[in-house]
Amino acid sequence: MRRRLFIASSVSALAGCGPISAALNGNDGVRRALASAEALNHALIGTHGLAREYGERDVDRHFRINGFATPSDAHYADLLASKFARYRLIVDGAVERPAAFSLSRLDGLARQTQITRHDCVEGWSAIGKWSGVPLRVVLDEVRPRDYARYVVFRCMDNDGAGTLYYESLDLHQARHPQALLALRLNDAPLDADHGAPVRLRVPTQLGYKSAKWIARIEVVGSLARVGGGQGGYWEDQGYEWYAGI
Ligand SMILES: Nc1nc2c(c(=O)[nH]1)N[C@H]1C(S)=C(S)[C@@H](COP(=O)(O)O)O[C@H]1N2
Ligand SMILES: [Mo]
Repeated sequence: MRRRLFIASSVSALAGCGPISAALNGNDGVRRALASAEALNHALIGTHGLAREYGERDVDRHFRINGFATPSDAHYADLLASKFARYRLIVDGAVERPAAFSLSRLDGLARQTQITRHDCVEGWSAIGKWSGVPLRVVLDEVRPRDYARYVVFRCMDNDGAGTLYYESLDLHQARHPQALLALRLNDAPLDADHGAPVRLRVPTQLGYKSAKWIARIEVVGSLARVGGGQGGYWEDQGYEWYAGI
């Protein structure tokens, strides 16, 4: 455990949500230490635990905005102008029944509310009241095939150089009872800066897993050919994939 804490603090010293430091890129020893710490974390902690849920009075009314800039391209502007009436969440890949969900259809599937804390790897946290549809309910609608292993979230924003943000969970994490496709924050429809119209909330994992501005959810058998192969935009830069907290 002590080793894990030591490694965790050395990671945060090296990296934030900003560009990863050259030290991490250039240091194979650090990379190997991170990889073994990750496997250990996953094995020790697993994904059975529940994140703490808070009360209404714990909610931070100002929820910090972080990450890449809100999309400003014509497609996103058009979606925003229609109040997302023209938005469809594509869910496809290794599934029996691929689907394109309108917001109202998503909203009608099931509704869950959680007051949980978001923990960013940069060292700040905020408690929000999130509501939306549990991810497992959406997965049940599309029915992952036998060889399905991971759920990839394709986002509408990019890093400024054109690489789109993406994230992934394995099917077990994706079916966690608190893994939520959030449509609302603090009793209001999700605003553009916090990831409208649909973002992920996984309170058992670090903030960068909670993908904003989701356009498509793709179920896959392997992450090898997705992005840089490490399961997420920041993972491709050396961040831990599991990122449990
Ligand atoms: N699409 C997308 N999702 C993202 C990010 C991003 O840059 N793009 N940043 C992540 C990080 S590092 C954090 S801390 C949270 C920030 O969410 P917030 O802006 O609602 O606080 O979003 C996560 N999800
Ligand atoms: Mo973050």
